[in-house]
Amino acid sequence: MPADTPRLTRPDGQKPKTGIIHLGLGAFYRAHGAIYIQEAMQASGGDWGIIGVSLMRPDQRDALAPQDFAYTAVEMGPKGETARVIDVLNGVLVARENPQAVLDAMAAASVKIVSLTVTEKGYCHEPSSGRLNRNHPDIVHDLAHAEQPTSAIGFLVRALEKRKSAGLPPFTVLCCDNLPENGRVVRGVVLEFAELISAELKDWIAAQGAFPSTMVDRIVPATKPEDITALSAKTGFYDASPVMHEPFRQWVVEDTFVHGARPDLGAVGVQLVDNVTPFEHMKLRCLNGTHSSLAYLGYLAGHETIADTVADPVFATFCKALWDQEITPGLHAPQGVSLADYTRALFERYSNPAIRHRTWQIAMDGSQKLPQRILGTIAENLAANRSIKGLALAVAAWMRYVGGVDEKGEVIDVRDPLAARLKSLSDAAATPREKVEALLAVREIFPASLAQNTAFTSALIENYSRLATQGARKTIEELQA
Ligand code: CS2
Repeated sequence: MPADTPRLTRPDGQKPKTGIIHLGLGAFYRAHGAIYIQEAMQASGGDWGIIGVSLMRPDQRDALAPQDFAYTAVEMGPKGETARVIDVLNGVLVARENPQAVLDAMAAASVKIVSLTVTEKGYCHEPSSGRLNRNHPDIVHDLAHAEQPTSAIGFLVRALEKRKSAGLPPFTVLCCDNLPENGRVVRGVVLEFAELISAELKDWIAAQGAFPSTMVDRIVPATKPEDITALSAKTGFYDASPVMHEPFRQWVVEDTFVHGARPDLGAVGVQLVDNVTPFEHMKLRCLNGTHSSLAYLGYLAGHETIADTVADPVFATFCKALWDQEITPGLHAPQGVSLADYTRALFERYSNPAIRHRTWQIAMDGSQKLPQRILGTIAENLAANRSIKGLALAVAAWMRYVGGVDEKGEVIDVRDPLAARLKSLSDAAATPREKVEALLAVREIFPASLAQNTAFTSALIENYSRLATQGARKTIEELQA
């Protein structure tokens, strides 16, 4: 920290009472859910202060504690930025250091909601089926160690167990990750895990618990060191952990909270609905589907960010064609929403030059993301005789990417829970056909019905070969010709 710059502090020193525990305190939640909650309390009151939990690393706690857990949210518009201080966090716990403190916090009577952004892989489920992966090392560990969970699922179930023994109602589990029907997925894995402990616990959670599904949206790139320096030069305060976000935000939530206990989300623009599925499909397939496609292809072509990628006309045309020809034709738009307007606005968001969202960041954890972002659309298009050509190219680009070498022959830092396995499958195969077939055999990602579809398989082999011989940009150009 620069010696002469004072540290950011909590503006009025007051902390709201804690009503929410949030597992997975990354930049996304601090730039999205936390801001909505702060605004909801400003609008209508309520005891909805938040204790954040980092499951593994102490970095967030260490950065935020000296500023009493206040931080700056910087809205980056195409024409300039505005900063404001968010002071809805009451503290940050680090689960690895003190799991008991996390369980105690979750079991407190004042806590009504436990929300989560633990990323797709944090649910220890099989992405292709949605079922709990009982062989996951964290799940095996958490079943054997009641007082020291490591996984989000372990924490949820053990804390619910404590509440049951104390005669308290369960908390609402509010999943804010990019999974389809995210509430239903979490409910499924929580109940599977609970049943392995006791049928009675499972029945209690099933009968009394609530797992509303949600759709969350705001583009929040990881904060870079230069963002921190620029912000302190601007505000005159040093904030070790600001968040940088786009102006757009959306939160659609099913209104099924335990005893109806929640902040006044409706007062601050959250859409409270009976069924979030049409919103989730639209967002996961239109936004995240093209985000991942642009991330793999853009990275291979040497583009650093999404804004750089869509500034390249070949990629811009490709992205729009994905929406118009492959993604939106099979979608049921939520009532009152025009998919053409939605994708037009999305393109503007991608083009925002102030948001430096790295293709490498979005490319992470593809094994956990492809099913809901891309493969579902491909399976439906095949069944309905619609085109899959652009999406098949995106999957082939992912296959190239996990092979670990870019178009200049340089090593790619592939971050994925299956990275080692994917690389060794790719390395052991010689030809494009063998590589594609080896990767298609990973059942956690590709369901058998899709992996055995010959139209899909041959499109992948063809695209993979082209990517390998002529690179991503030229392959896209030819696809469009
Ligand atoms: C991105 C998302 O990193 C990624 O995989 O696609 O984080 C995306 O920015 C958000 O879902 C936008 O709401």
